Amino acid sequence: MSVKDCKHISIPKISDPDGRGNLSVLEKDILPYEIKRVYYLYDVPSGSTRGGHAHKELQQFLIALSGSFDVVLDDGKERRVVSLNRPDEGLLIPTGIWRELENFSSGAVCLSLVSDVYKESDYIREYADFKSFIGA
Ligand code: T46
Repeated sequence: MSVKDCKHISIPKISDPDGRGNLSVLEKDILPYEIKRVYYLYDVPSGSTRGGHAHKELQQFLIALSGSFDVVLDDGKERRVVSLNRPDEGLLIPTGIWRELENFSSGAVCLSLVSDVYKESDYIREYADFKSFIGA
């Protein structure tokens, strides 16, 4: 997979005609996989970084439910930085992409909808191992 396969996907937004705010909804066909797990990152201190790994099989979709953060994507050949800062758009990260999340704003919440249950064996946590994995 390449960083070019990491895609922004718009999430339908229903603005309330009576000024009661917005509602966004993800139905099952919006993602190319069945969601098997949901987790979220919050209270991330300023200057902290999350991620710093790749997944062998897992696919995921990240949404900045509140605030903003940057996702650094790396396919071993190319790096790309994507900023997420709105709750009606997310970033689809396919399998085999190294990712780091940084520049969390105060109050940022990162929602992650993923294609499998938690398996530590799916993680590649050393960059050198990632390079071997994609070179293999
Ligand atoms: C990713 C980024 C965006 C669990 O027990 N269950 C879980 O579902 C998850 C995601 C984590 N954990 C445990 C494993 C570690 O002991 O929680 C601890 C922190 O996990 P990690 O260091 O992997 O957290 P992040 O924020 O660096 O990475 C997480 C996801 O693991 C990862 O898939 O892409 O968020």
